[in-house]
Amino acid sequence: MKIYEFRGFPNPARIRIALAEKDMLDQAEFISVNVPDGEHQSDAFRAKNPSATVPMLELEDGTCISECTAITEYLDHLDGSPTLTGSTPRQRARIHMMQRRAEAGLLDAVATYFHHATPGLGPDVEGYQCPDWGNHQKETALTGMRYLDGVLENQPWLAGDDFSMADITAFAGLIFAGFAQLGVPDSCANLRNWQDRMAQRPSVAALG
Ligand SMILES: N[C@@H](CCC(=O)N[C@@H](CS)C(=O)NCC(=O)O)C(=O)O
Repeated sequence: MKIYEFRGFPNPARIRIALAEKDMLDQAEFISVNVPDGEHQSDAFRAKNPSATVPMLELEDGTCISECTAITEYLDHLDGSPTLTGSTPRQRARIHMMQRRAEAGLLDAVATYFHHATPGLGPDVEGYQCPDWGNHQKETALTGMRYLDGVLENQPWLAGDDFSMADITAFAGLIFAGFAQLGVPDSCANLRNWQDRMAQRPSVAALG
């Protein structure tokens, strides 16, 4: 399988972490798409992924799959051990719910702040920018951090006792927050502790 990505960027990191957690890194061929240079906006890449985003998975039969959640589902169905998306109906539903909360309430909110209220990737790549919307999403992201901090008060991982795709999404949100120079509030001790534990996982350390 081919993974189109730009190394070091937060969403591609989600798939590198997922592959490493599942011990499948050596099954992927990584193809660099230079996002800061706008390569993801080329006609050739859009033909594969109309969303013009990385990461994207391309299968041997030419099937192209974007969205980290979809790619992670695919990987989990190839090899369910360990599972990142859950096995039982209860686990799967909780992971899906917490993944979406981490994505909408943190990762996507930080991305919107970065692209709309900061110079982002620069004038050649950024199109329409709405600073008011970006700053509003910064507040959403901070609220999201406080929410996740509360979740981690009583459990080790975001969807319960087991590490999951929800943790990967939230960690990518904090990588992006670092890009955007948006720190985790000092009051979020549980989230900071969880971030430290995440950083110690071999899958995260392997990001380099
Ligand atoms: N929801 C998408 C987000 C992908 C995404 O936004 N990736 C960023 C890189 S971290 C990107 O390609 N940005 C290019 C752009 O926004 O123009 C996913 O889960 O894959």
